[in-house]
Amino acid sequence: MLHVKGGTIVTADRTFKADILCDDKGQIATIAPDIATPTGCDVVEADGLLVMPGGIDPHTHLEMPFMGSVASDDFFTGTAAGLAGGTTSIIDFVIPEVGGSLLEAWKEWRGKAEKAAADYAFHVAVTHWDDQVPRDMETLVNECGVNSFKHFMAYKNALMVDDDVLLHSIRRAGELGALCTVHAENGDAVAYLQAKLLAEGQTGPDAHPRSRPPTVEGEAAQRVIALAGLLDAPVYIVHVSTQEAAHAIAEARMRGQRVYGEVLPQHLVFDESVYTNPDWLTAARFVMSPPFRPKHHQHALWAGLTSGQLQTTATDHCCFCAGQKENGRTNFTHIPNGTPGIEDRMSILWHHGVVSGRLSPQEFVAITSTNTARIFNMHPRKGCIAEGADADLVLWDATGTRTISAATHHQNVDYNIYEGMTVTGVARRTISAGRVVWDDGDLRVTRGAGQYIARAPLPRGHKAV
Ligand code: DUC
Ligand code: ZN
Ligand code: ZN
Ligand code: ZN
Repeated sequence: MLHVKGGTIVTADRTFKADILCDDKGQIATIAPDIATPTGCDVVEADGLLVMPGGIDPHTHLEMPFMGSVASDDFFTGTAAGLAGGTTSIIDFVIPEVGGSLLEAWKEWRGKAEKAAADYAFHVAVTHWDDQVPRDMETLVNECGVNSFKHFMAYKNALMVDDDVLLHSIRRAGELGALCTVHAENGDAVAYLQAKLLAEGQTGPDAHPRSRPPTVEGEAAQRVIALAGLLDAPVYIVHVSTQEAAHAIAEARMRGQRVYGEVLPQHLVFDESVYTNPDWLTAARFVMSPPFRPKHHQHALWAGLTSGQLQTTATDHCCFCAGQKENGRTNFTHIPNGTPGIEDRMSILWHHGVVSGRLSPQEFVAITSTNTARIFNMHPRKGCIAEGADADLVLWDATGTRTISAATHHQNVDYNIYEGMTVTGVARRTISAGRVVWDDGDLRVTRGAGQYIARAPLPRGHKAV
């Protein structure tokens, strides 16, 4: 048993002083003021700290095979790094081979994730359509605890799906009570622009954002919203990075569509100038898709988060070390796309969101945890501080500071995009399933301690947030 003593609890709904007793099953047993510590129970002092639901990162790519590389953070190192930053659950992506079985791929990813230190769930990518795919989707939803599928509208000749696949998949997911998530970029337009830039001799990282301008994302977002609208099905757009996509989501919601949007902290912090760094590797390290944008797009993303038109934050955590980024030294289209960040999401959002006055602490909880739990039907087990919920908590030092560096981070990657930034807002202790796994610099994770989070289908008309 664990007694969390003397903290101020902050949930998405309210802020109050109380103690928490966690039981040996890893759940919250009691929430009450001034609990007397039962005999034999460990005590965690939370005086002066905020006690919040552990973060949920709904978008990670741990040990993902991608663009000729495999992402360097695996399910153990990546989830451990998350715990060090206050994130206690992730939703990662099962990526079946094009033409391959969704179900077999899900089994393969379950195997990889057995070493996870924190709880995890999976979105399963639909990368083609044939007679087997809708049957696999049914099995995944009804027997495997999967209630969300992923679609790439980009990555032509690889993971990309066309509108026909999207329509079939959105319809099938809707029948089954599952939510379609979408990487919204027009892959034909990207491929066309990449070829044009290369033909002009533009081979460096600065060509990357020019091959995927904001219109490419805006068009795809509008298109998938229209397709989902035709089928009266919900849709969740991952890593919204542009004003165009943010506005498309807001307008669809105003029309009554169930559309959700996710924001990455890196898009709130960095702009396209990162690609003009004269050092090739420094610029290549920021190559991810969608790319960093002209500064004014950040205003639309913040406005989306504060208005509630954009609901969640994630990292798209996808790590490639220098040797892997080097694959694209003479051709920017071969630089493995991805940036790390699972460890820093909470601090970056506290610093730039709460300390700056854009968000209240309760809104911070909503966008880092509760909204994701609601949208993907993990609430109230996750994203919540309530009796019977999982004892996944972060003890947050609202005024403490830390300086981010690859020299001290726990991510298995040789750089940190936030290198040298000092942020206010630090995860002092993280509790996962009732155990202290991060104690102010001391990471006490266990390989394989993470549990698979089976998620039930979404009830018809589920409007989460
Ligand atoms: N974008 C990235 O940058 N990496 C992984 C996949 C993606 O869509
Ligand atoms: Zn993506
Ligand atoms: Zn991604
Ligand atoms: Zn709740």
